[in-house]
Amino acid sequence: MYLSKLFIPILKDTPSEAKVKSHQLMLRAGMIRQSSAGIYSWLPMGFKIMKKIEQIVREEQNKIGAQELLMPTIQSAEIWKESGRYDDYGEEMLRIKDRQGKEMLYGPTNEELITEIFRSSIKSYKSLPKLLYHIQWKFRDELRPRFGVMRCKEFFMKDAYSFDLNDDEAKKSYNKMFFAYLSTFKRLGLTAIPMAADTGPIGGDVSHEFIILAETGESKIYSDKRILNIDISKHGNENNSIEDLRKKYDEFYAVTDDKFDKKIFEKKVKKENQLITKGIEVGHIFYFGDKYSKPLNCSVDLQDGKKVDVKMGSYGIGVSRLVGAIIEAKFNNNIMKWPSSVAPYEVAIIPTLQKNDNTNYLRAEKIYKSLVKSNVDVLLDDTDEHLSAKFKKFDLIGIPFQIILGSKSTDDKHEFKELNGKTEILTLEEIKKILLNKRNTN
Ligand code: 5CA
Repeated sequence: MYLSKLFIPILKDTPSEAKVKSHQLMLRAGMIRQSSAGIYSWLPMGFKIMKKIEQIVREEQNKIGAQELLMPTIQSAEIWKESGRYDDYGEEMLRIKDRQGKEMLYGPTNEELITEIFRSSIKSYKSLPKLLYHIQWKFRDELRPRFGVMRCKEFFMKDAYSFDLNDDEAKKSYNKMFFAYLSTFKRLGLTAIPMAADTGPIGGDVSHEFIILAETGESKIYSDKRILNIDISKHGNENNSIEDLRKKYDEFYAVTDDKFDKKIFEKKVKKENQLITKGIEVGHIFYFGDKYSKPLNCSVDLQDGKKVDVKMGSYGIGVSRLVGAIIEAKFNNNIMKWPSSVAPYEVAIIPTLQKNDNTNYLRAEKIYKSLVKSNVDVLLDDTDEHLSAKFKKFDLIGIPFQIILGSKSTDDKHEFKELNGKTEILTLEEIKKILLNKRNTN
C-alpha cells in the first residue's frame, strides 16, 4: 500500500474524553471513530489489525477441531424465555420489536441460540463431542461504556460452545480450549494468565478469566507469580498430556477479585511470590453442565434408548477488546508497537527525498515490489512531508520495522530499523528473512 492512498485520519491532539492510552492512541492514529456512546466505526487501520487478530483466533480454534459457523446478531426472545434468562439479563440486553410486534433482541451472547441449533440437529450420543464457534458482533447496553473499545456496547467476540456426553468428557473439551487460549494469546505477543473467576450471568461453577497484566486494567488479580513460568510449549508431547499440564496451573493460586480469600492466599503463596496487580480480561471460559440443555431440552439418545442432557461449556475471546489490550500491554513513550503477527503493516519503507534526485524513491519502489511479491504486508511512504513529520507518524502508527533509504543506503544494502530498537545495514534478502521469521515468533 502507498501511504498517499491510505485513509488514515490522524488527529493532532489527544481527545480529552480518552482516559487510557489505548483509547487515546486509537483515536489519534485514526483507527476508530466514535459513532455514539460505546459504539464505534472501525476505520481501515483499526479494522485491519482487528481482522488479523480475528484470523489468529480462528486458526487456533480450528487447530483443536472447533468448527466455525455464523449465527445472526438479532435473536428471537422466545429461546431466552425458555432458558429463563430473558428477565434475568436485565437492562444490559437491547430489546427490540419487529413490525409484527415480535420480541427480538440484539444478542449479548449465544448460549440459547446454539443450544437451539444443536437440539434440532443432533439426536445421538454418537455425534458427540462437538465444538462449534462463531465470530460475531455482540451488543451489551453497558451502563458506563469506557476506555474506547475495551468496554463498549457493540463489540466483536469469538464465542465457542462445547457439547459432551458427560462431565469427564466435558472437562477434556474445557482443557482443550484452555490451552488453545494460551496459544492464541502467545501468538498475539501477550502473556495471559488464567485466573479462576466468578461466572456471572453466564452461570456454571467452573470458570477462568484470561488476564493480561496492565495497570489500566479493570480486573484486580491475586496470583502466585510462578504461574508465569509454566512452559506450554511442552504440551502435545506424550509425557505431558493436557490434563497434566492443567494440573500445573491448578497448583498455583491465581484468582480474580471476586474469588479472592486473603487467608488462603497468604497461606498458599509466600510473600516473595505474591503478585497483586491489575489486568485486562481478554478471554473468559465457562463450564456449566446442563444449565441450558436442561430447560431447552437439548438431549441425545444413549445406546440403551435412554436420553441424557448434553453437558455444555462456553468460551469467549474479546476480539475487538484485544486491539486496545495489545496497545495497553505494549505501548512505550506514546509509541504503539504492534507484534508483527497483527501489525497493520509489517514494515514501512521510507525514502528520504532529495531535490532533483529520485534515486532513493526508485530504490524504495523496487524493494516495495519485491516485498509484495514475497507476501510481506508493506507500506511505502510516497508522500513529500518533512522527514521528522514522517517519523512522528510512523511512531504513532507503530509499524514494527522501517527500511530507510537515505545517505547510508546503496543499491543493495539498506538501513533496517526496529521501532524503538537497533538499526542495521542489510541486504533485502536478509531483511525478508527477519520479517518472515518475526511473523511467526512473537
Ligand atoms: N458466553 C460467554 C463465553 S462465549 C461470554 O459471553 N463471556 S463474557 O461475557 O466473559 O465475554 C467474553 C469476552 O468478551 C470477555 O472476556 C471480554 O474480552 C469480551 N467482552 C465482554 N464484554 C465486553 C464489552 N462490553 N466490550 C468489549 N469486550 C467485551
